[in-house]
Amino acid sequence: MYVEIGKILKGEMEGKKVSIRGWVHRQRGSGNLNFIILRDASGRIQCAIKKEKVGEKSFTEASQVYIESSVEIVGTVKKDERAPGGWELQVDDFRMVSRGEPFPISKDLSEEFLLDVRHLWLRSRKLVAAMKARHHLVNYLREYLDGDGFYEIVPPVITKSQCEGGSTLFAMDYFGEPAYLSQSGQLYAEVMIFGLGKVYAFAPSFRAEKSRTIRHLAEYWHLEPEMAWYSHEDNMKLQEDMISYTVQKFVKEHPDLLEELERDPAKLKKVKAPFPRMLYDDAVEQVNKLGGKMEIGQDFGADEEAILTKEYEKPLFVEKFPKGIKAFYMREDPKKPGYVLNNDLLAPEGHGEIIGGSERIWDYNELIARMKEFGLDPNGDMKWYVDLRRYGSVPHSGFGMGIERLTKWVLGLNHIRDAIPFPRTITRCYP
Ligand code: NSS
Repeated sequence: MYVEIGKILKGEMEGKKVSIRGWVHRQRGSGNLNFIILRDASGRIQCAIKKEKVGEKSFTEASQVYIESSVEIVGTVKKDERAPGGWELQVDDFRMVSRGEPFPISKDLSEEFLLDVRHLWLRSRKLVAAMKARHHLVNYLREYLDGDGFYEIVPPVITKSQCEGGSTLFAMDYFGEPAYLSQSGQLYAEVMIFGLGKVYAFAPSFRAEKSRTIRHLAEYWHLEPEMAWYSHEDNMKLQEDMISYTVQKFVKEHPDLLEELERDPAKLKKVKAPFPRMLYDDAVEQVNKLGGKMEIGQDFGADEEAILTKEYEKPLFVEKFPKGIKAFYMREDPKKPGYVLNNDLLAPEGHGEIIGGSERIWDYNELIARMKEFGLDPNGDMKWYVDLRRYGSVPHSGFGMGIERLTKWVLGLNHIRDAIPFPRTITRCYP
């Protein structure tokens, strides 16, 4: 029976004879003794191979492995303080599964090269830890929302409706008709609340982002809750509770991954609701006070967000933006004409925006007027969306969070591309 290496490292197999299988992480040897560090998905362990034990043929094979050759090993588990991880396998039997060819990733670790061999670099310690972490973060977000009575729904990826403005749409030919890859599942999530109350979409979104930045992808995974009867205030409360739950559970359950990624857990332990809040107007003033340069009516860029969040250890809400710089569907604040009931949530340490959300326009006439202001045809491809305001409309709110933005911040990654296995950016669609 094969055991996972992680199980041995937990100390559950001392003195036992076990079979393991995996990939060669490192190999060194001399004369009659060879050391292979073998890894599988759960960990890595040193294996000591003696010629007298395994025989001439296996010993020679073991000394000829490449990095990433796949092998099976049978051996006895021994405690050994000198071995990395504290455990060693004293090998009785060695079998090559696939020796393969010399692994191409050895010396050249330039960014572009590693992206060219992404399909192989995804076996690296850093990316393995990041992919595990991403999985857990998504799980905890789902766990939170499911526990709060949400239904997961699936929005279409191909659509004729633009949600976030024309400039970042990927156009496609849909059987001779123009269509787009979805920028957001929001408009469809809004449909679903009439039957299901509270829903979330978790699906890829596509943005033809023309710029090269450390936080923009052309294809990213978008978590989009949408809730009937929720006000702007309820919406922000949900965001902070969901983020607190997810981050706290992650820190508690996965100190090993944080250590592997050299991320200080103390910083994340402070991420507990409530989060600080700032009005858009005050945020602009604050940016200018702290050395930035901005006017009312401009949106925050990466630099401004870094300035704003510098003083905070928790994510910062910025709320109530001027309506002209935000999407057409956001409800105007009845108490502050010209401004909408929306929020961005900015992660600290320079990571910046991870969430955009708002209360939606739910009054028919208000929506028609706003669509016209934005040059959108209420009788065109978005007629169905307008219909929602004609049959039993209710106040509602929702938000969208980029999973890779969240992962980048929680793990303290330098670049968003390491939060997704196969990043799509303006210059890259391979592998
Ligand atoms: O454009 S957003 O601010 N808002 C929406 O799409 C709404 N329709 C969401 C909603 O209310 N249901 O994008 C939301 C989030 C944003 O805060 C980022 O976290 C992420 O989506 N986002 C991105 N992540 C990675 N790459 C790119 N290019 C990107 N654009 C947005």
